[in-house]
Amino acid sequence: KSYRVAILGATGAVGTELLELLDSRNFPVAELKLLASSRSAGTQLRFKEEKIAVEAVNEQSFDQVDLVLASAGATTSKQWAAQAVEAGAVVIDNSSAFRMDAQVPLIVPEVNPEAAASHQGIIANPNCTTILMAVAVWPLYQVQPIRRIVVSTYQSASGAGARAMDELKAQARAILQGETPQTEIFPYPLAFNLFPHNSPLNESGYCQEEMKMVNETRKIFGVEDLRISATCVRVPVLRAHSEAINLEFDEPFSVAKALEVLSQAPGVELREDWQANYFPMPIDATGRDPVLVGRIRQDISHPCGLELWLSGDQVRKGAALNAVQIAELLVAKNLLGRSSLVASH
Ligand code: A2P
Ligand code: 11C
Repeated sequence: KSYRVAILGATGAVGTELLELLDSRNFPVAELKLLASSRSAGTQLRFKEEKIAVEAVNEQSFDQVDLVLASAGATTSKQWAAQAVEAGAVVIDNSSAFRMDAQVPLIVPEVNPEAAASHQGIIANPNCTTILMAVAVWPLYQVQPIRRIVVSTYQSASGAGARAMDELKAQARAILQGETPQTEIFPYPLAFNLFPHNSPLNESGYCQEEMKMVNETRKIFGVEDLRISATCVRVPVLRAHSEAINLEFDEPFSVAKALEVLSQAPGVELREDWQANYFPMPIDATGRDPVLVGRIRQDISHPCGLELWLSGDQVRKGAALNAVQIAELLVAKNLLGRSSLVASH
């Protein structure tokens, strides 16, 4: 069986990667529609041997479509998702629009694939930093409950989209030529600099990105009161995010045990060479599927604490790959298409 698929936001950083992954993972595509704004209507993109013209999304875009992979921002998702579901499609949405909606499963396939069965047309793909942390922390959590997570992120430009990646490159070029870097997407120069994530702040002083890590992780793990504190920072890296994670278990958790668990964990690749002081780096995670984890050590400040470090491709596992894995899950469980929707509730 194959499916009629639409990518909403096909010209973006994640959209482009979705196109590549549908091809390289041999997703059963019967027909592919590429949707974006009117700005890029007519742009030709390649899928396998075919060139497909991008269409401006409109009322008829979702007719006869089985699966929509949406990555065009929350506003666009809110505008079109209901219509796509109405037309009979399942929407896997990469934006923040529906993630905390109780009707909408929020899925990291390595953690909570079973949540897919209850979908009512929309499935949400978590925030990139949340996905990467969940892949690394869940296998440990399953062995022993975690009381508290303290995480600091080092987030690449790609998290803010394709134009933000271009902006970082242009800023670096400008600075090297002795010119003043221009800012358009980012509020401050990112090249040769970094700044706390610029999403809106709440009354307790946490920004939206930090609260996504808290609330989304709780929902994915199914642990409502899991204690998490996050500090999210944008760094001048092109497309892989890194995270320093401190875990406090309810009992001591040895480094040896963590290594044993993580060496077998799906989606995780251990990267540690203590002699060479070599650990996960964004350049090694870029373009790769697994979350690279390393630098696992006992927390010297707490007997039940463990420190770890990870890098993961933000565009891939942090977004497009996770979405395609969800789609593969739907295919495997026959949860895609109008008939499945009727059958699933
Ligand atoms: P477009 O190229 O026409 O602007 P990124 O996250 O890399 O910035 O990409 C965002 C994606 O979302 C792009 O494909 C962009 O298309 C698309 N997009 C942005 N706004 C809209 C909109 N109002 N309607 C449809 N697609 C949109
Ligand atoms: C970033 N993760 O790196 C953010 C942006 O909720 O999908 C993605 C926002 C989201 O800036």
